[in-house]
Parts: sequence; structure tokens; C-alpha cells
Amino acid sequence: MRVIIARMNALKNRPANDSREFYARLATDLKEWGRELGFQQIGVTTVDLDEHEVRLLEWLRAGRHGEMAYMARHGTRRSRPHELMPGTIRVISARMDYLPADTASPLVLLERPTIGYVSRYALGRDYHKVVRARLKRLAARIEQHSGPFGYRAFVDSAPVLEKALAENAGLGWIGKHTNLLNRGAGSWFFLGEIYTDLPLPPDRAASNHCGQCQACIDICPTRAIVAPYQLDARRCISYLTIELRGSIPEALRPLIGNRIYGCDDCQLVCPWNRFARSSGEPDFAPREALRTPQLTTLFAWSEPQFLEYTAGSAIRRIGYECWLRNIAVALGNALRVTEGGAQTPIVAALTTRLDHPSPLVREHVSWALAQKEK
Ligand code: B12
Ligand code: SF4
Ligand code: SF4
Repeated sequence: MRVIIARMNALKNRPANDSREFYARLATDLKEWGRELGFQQIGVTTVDLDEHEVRLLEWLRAGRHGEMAYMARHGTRRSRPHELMPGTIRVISARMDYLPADTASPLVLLERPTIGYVSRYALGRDYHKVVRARLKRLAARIEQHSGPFGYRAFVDSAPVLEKALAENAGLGWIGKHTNLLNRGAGSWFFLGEIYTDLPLPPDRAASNHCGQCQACIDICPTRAIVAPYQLDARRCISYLTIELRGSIPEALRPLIGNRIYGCDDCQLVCPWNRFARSSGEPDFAPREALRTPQLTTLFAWSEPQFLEYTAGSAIRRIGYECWLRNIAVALGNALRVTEGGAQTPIVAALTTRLDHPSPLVREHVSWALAQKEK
């Protein structure tokens, strides 16, 4: 009953002719509500993604999505919001910072071969859950104010071209590393959006400030950024350790180093990340077991332990087998750069998994042990 009264009151707020001023005011208000809900920035855009659609189709045609079949499955629905949700005329795009404040320096961790490096976005709770719940609260707030409206909230949960929409909504530009970045906030943030039928005034698209820089292209360990703004996902460590379910190509394994879940290198070197702020979200606080984990400790986790320590985390999605696969590669890489006694615990840990029931794990363990001789 209370909901119905709230809606009726809200409808009373709404002018009969749905005037331009009403939506301009709503657009200003919803940005403020977004900040109150923990988003750092909100923008509004239309559904026009023509240029990005061309790039998406080229990328798919070149097979750069690898085994991510879901990227190709939905035809033009990914680049045409109104085909995914009929009636959509605007997209409210939102970003939420995730960089945890109290972690060891990523660059230092990447230099320590016996420590497992987990990309910064995955140290805390699964962002899909956190961001989507907030977007729903934002939509409820809009509804409370303006009355019922058509909407759907997404966080990488449907075929949506999130970075392109965010760029058009003024949240930042797609950099040469293909992440969205912002002059005042760097790139350590997640994106989410609300598709809607409200005729909100669109914001101005962000301009590009990469200039002559190409630090991200030069640093990429696997040369996955094949040209500015073009990523061959099949070479990206994020894809190899998170998306790929099978065997990691042998030629790429030595280049993965100690990165066991995702990769941050192209963002770590980006000069605009000097302006990034750390997140105050308790949900993104790093889990103790993942802060500076010894590879041998992680490799000793049983499957129930893996499920317990990664409950509610994005890491759980890859499953135990791929978790062991990734750590085996990192242990093999540690063997390549250590000597004598330092190798003993690594060899011992790998040996315990030589007869693992999974052929995938066994194959990566054998490869890893063979690195001792390299
Ligand atoms: C598939 C995917 C991946 C794939 C492929 C990445 C990619 N670049 O496409 C893999 C597994 C490799 C990946 C990795 C990561 N991902 Co990811 N991923 C996605 C996903 C699901 C789709 C991205 C997509 O649409 N790709 C399609 C291709 C065509 O897009 P694109 O390469 O960016 O190309 C665009 C431009 O570069 C340009 N373009 C392309 N070619 C050309 C050529 C020229 C000449 C020009 C000028 C332009 C141009 O147009 C294209 C279309 O806009 C989104 C969520 C979503 N639904 O959008 C998250 C998302 C992009 N990922 C995210 C994150 C956090 C990551 C990682 C940082 C995770 C990590 N630490 O390991 C890495 C970053 C790797 C990197 N350098 O991009 C965030 C990014 C947030 C941000 N600030 O940008 C997103 C938005 C998820 C989210 N909701 O927050 N990801
Ligand atoms: S995430 Fe790592 S592997 Fe992927 S493009 Fe960036 S630096 Fe290269
Ligand atoms: S490292 Fe340089 S080229 Fe790459 S995204 Fe950042 S500013 Fe652009």
C-alpha cells in the first residue's frame, strides 16, 4: 500500500506534458542520488553506437574473442540497446571505483615470483552483485520520484557494449589499452548501466587524451594490444587465466609470470592512474587469503577450501580445475627464475598434483616441473 501511495505522489510530481525541464531536473537529481549510492559518476547517453558496432563486428570477424562465444552470440543486440530491450531510448551509465586502499604495491608483488598476483578488481566481493544491487536502488529512487518507468539494470550481465556507452555518456574515453579511463579518476572502476524509456537529456561524450603515449602497448607481457585500441583477447592474460577453459598455449605460459587471475599491467603503467582514488567500499576490501598469497599455499587448497575462500568472489567462476591450472603455470615460471633450495618447496607442491584426476591439471603440472631444467 505504501508503495502505491509513493507512486501516486510521484506521479503528482510529474508534469502533465512531461516537459523538458522535468527531465533536465531529473537528470541532475539522479546523478546526485547515484553519488549517494556509492557511484563516482553517472552520465546519460542515447542508443546510437554505429561506429562501435563496426569495430565490434571487425573484432569478431578476426576471431579476436577466442572462445568467448557469448560475445558473438547476440548479433546486433549488443550494439543496439533498443533491440535488447524494446522501447529503450536512453542509457544511464555509471562507474564505481574498486582499487583497494590497503594492499601491497602491485609492482612489488609482480616482482616476487613465489607470490600469486590476483588482479586488483577481484580481491574483494564479486562486483556484479555489488554494482547491480546499487543500480536497482537507483532505479527505485527514480521510480519513487517520477513514477513507474521502463528500465533494466546491467553489469556485464547481458550483451551490452558497456565501454562505448560510458564513453558516449561522458564517463571517460576508451584508451589504447581498450579500458575506459577518465582524466580525473584513471581506469580502476567498474561500469554498469540502466536502459530506460525516459527521455533524459544526453550528456556530452568524453574526448580522448591518450595523445602520443603508448605505455600500455609497450608493457603488455604478451603483446595482446596488437594496435592502438585493438586487443587480441586470445593473447591477453586476463582471457587466458579467466575466460579460457582449456589448455593455455605453451608459448604464452612463460609470459604470464605470477599472474594467477587476470592482469593489470596495462593499467598500472597508465599515467592517468596517478589520479585514481582508492575505493571506500567495504565489499571491495581484499580478502586476507589473497593479499600476498604464497603460490604453494594456494596450490595446496582442496576443492572445498577453494569454494570456501572464494565464496561471493568473481574467482569462483573459473572453478577449481582452472584455478590449479593457473597456479601450476605460475609455479613453473617461479622455477625458471629460482635456484637450488628455493626450488625445493615448489617442486614438492607440484609433485603432489602429478596424479590429479584432471588431465588439464596434470598437463600443466608436467609443463611446470619441466621448467626447472630450462
Ligand atoms: C569481453 C571482455 C573482456 C575480454 C576482452 C577485452 C576487450 N577489450 O574487449 C577480456 C577477457 C580480455 C577482458 C579483460 C579485462 N577486462 Co573485461 N570485459 C569484457 C566485456 C564482457 C565485453 C567487452 C567488449 O565489448 N569487447 C568488444 C571489443 C570489440 O571491444 P574493445 O576491444 O574495447 O574495442 C572497442 C574500442 O577499442 C574500439 N576499437 C576497436 N578496434 C578499433 C580500431 C581502431 C582503429 C579504433 C580507433 C578503435 C577501435 O571500438 C570497440 C567497440 O567499442 C566487458 C563488459 C561489457 N559487457 O561490456 C568487460 C569489461 C570491459 N572488462 C573490464 C575489466 C575490469 C577487465 C580487466 C581490467 C580485468 C583484469 N584486470 O584482468 C581486463 C582488461 C584487459 C584490457 N586491456 O582490456 C571492465 C572495464 C572497466 C573499464 N574501466 O573499462 C568491463 C567494462 C566490465 C565492467 N562491467 O566493469 N575483458
Ligand atoms: S591485461 Fe595484461 S595481457 Fe591483457 S592487454 Fe593488459 S597488459 Fe596485456
Ligand atoms: S597508457 Fe597511455 S596510451 Fe595507454 S591508455 Fe593510458 S594514456 Fe592511453
